[in-house]
Amino acid sequence: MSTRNATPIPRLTRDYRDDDLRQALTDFGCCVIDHALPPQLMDAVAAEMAPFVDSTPFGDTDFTGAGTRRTGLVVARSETFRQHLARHPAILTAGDHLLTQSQVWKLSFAHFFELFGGEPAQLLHRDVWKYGAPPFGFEVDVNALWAVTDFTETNGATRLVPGSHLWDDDRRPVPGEDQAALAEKGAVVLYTGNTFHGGGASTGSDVRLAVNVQHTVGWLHQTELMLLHYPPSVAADWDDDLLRFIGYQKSGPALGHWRNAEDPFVAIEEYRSLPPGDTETTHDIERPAL
Ligand SMILES: O=C(O)CCC(=O)C(=O)O
Ligand SMILES: [Fe+2]
Repeated sequence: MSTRNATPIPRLTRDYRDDDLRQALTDFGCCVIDHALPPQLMDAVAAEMAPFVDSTPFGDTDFTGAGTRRTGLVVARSETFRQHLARHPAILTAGDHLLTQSQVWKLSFAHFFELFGGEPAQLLHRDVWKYGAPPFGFEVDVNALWAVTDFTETNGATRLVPGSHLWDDDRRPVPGEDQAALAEKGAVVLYTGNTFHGGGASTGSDVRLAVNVQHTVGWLHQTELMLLHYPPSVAADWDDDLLRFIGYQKSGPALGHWRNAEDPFVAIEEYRSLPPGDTETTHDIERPAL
């Protein structure tokens, strides 16, 4: 099997220029932003998720990993995620730059990942494979992995194949083309849906923590059923921009509408206007006779 030297992963610092971020994603499909957020905020995310992780099952396929737990409902469970990660400026710049084949783009998935010692490397893959669709010819996803602990050579740092977002559909990485996205706690690893990547092998004993976030054009199914996870009774107090970002907005004149072609944000407004204490009727507002 042939081997190639890996193209370096572009690295940006906290005070990156938006043009450099856009260029890195255009040219290489990925980058690492060091010190994107203070490490204390990563500790806060880990603390907010800690009460929930023990009841999360380990993965049951090679892909999801017998040594990996992926805990959901991050948007509700982590106020720090809502305040600092979800709409981080780098995410907004990346999505606006890449997901242009749609009137809107949305948060699609946010899970808290624990990768335990001994977990083998994950298959290098493109996240767009989840759609089971032929290649779109443009990017429909842009994804992020927040380093909640350092990502090291021994704890399973994500492997990336810079430039692979431009490859033909039948090309696969050969040994040497992937490299570790080493990152300190507080960094964010960005990669497009067409960029080959995968969790690295964990050969040590420390646990690698991450928040994995996916963002998707408005006309594709979100990976998570966001509006079931975060109905108005859960989410009505959240920031309006965040609510639209998780899906309380149409993706065109009719796509993703509620009731009579209304924008789903109306469900939030109606919930907010309920009399104090009247929270039982959340989903019964103008409920049609069945
Ligand atoms: O955990 C990682 O480093 C990557 C995980 C991933 O790419 C996936 O599950 O799709
Ligand atoms: Fe992936």
